[in-house]
Amino acid sequence: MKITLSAAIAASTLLGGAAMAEIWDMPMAYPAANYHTENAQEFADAVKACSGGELEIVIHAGGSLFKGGEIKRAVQLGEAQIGERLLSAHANENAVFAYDSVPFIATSFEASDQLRDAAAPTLSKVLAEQNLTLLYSVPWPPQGLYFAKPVASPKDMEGVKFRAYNSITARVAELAGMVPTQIEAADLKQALATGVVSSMISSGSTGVDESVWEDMTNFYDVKAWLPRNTVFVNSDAFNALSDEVKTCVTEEAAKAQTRGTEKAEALANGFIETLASNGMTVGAPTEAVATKLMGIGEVMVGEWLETTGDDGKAVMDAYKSE
Ligand code: PCA
Repeated sequence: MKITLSAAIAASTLLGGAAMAEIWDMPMAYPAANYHTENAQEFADAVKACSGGELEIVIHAGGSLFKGGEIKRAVQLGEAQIGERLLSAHANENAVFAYDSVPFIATSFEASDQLRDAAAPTLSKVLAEQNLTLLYSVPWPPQGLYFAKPVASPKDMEGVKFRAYNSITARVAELAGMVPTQIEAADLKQALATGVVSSMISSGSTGVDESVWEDMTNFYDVKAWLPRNTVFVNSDAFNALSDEVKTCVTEEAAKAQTRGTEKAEALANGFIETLASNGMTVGAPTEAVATKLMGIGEVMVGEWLETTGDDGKAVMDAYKSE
């Protein structure tokens, strides 16, 4: 178990009852300069201000405190008090966590917000069962396909080594005849450079963060879905706060959700322009590839509804009624 300095200070505050600030560690998986991380830093600054200095949140970017795959468990166990995670990567625990990654269900920022609201009650319930309190989530820009060669027909995808970030992306690859390996964004650059993978589905944001034009040539703007980074807090840590500080945290979380969503939308086109200005060929998929992907999407919607049962149905019914 990792005991961090700030966690130790927080513990000594509890024991000694000294008038010290409560300090929460916030592990995050993506780079410090990514808009998700910058937005969380603004959230942390705002919480410090509205709690009158009673609660300080210390951001640990880039998987530096816990790697992406470890963050959720660390917060559940209280090894960190708050964290941000691509929740869809935990669909193996509960398929509801992948609600934001079901292909072609919500493909615009507006639809993504509606799906988030539709899913919120179910997601909060599932997280609460794991001792986690949902605070906010922010979308990534729409997901497109990256390759190290032009892909004009479905055949061109067969056998290609594909970087997945959750079970959904792995399944897309599998159904397209590609060979998926799950790799965190923090390890992506090395996996591309060493030829472990040569394709992926992701946003322009991650493509730019990892300068993927050094290893890949083509970006197809498929707009398959907008996955989310979700911020949650250990429920014991949250419940131990005074009512005033709880309100400060939830109000700032709501603001962070709006602010982060606006940032994502404002930045989205610029990311794709940056891919192009660094030499990548950027455009829509060919009709043949788009048709193949639509077919894959239909299969996967059925699979997701079957695996999630009543919870998935509740999310989709609420989404359709919006
Ligand atoms: N970037 C993250 C998840 C989705 C995205 O656009 C990643 O590739 O890890």
